[in-house]
Amino acid sequence: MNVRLFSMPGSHAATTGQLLFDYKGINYKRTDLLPVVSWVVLKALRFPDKTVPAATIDGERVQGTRAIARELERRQPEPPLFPSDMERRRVVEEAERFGDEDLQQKVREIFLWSVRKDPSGLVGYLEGGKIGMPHAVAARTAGPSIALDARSRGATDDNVRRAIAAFPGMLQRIDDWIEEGILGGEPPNAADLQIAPSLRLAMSLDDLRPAIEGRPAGRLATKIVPHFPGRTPAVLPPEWLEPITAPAG
Ligand SMILES: N[C@@H](CCC(=O)N[C@@H](CS)C(=O)NCC(=O)O)C(=O)O
Repeated sequence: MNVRLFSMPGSHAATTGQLLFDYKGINYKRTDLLPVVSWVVLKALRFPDKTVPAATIDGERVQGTRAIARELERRQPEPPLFPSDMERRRVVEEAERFGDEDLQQKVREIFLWSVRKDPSGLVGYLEGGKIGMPHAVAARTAGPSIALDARSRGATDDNVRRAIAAFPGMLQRIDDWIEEGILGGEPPNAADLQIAPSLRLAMSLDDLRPAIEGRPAGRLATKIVPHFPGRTPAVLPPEWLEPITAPAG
């Protein structure tokens, strides 16, 4: 298979893309894009959307984590990303959908808001990225594109507060799926590979890590993604964090 994978340093969705190819044992050439530049490049390459991961597989364009998972499963069924039992598959697909549509976006909003507020840790997220310029320069000049990205992806105060309020419920849902054996099995499935990178990006935020690392969701994330680069100091207003810091009850 001839594969070019368009990725982005520090991106949870792009990490899922890489995990999917790695899991299938399919080699790929990777092109790392920075936010906003990615819009122009992907449009020029005639991808339908402006997000990573995006891939050309033997000349065919495939974009989005869930579309890539299905295309890889179709082209190379082993090892499988989905259970063969239909009822189990339905639940794994629901967990994968939740990871893509709910968790991934909420983590994105909190992450973009946080790095906009304090970009001091930004350079760490570029680790391993081949972006055609020194990482320190890219991080120092990232302000305008982070601001544009944050605006375009809805990282507003209201959305971030709502995302934090939703966090305990999302973590509980993931812990429950682990308890039920839907997530965290061996080998991992498409939902594990979808959810773990979002949790790891969330754990790179000092504000969120304490709420995640000691529970099954955090252990699953670290097992699947042992190293996720980048760290952002605590920046969120304490009152916004109450849903995850206040004792339950
Ligand atoms: N939910 C989609 C969306 C992926 C997505 O939004 N990717 C982000 C990186 S995490 C992106 O391309 N951002 C570029 C931008 O919007 O500037 C997926 O899982 O593929």
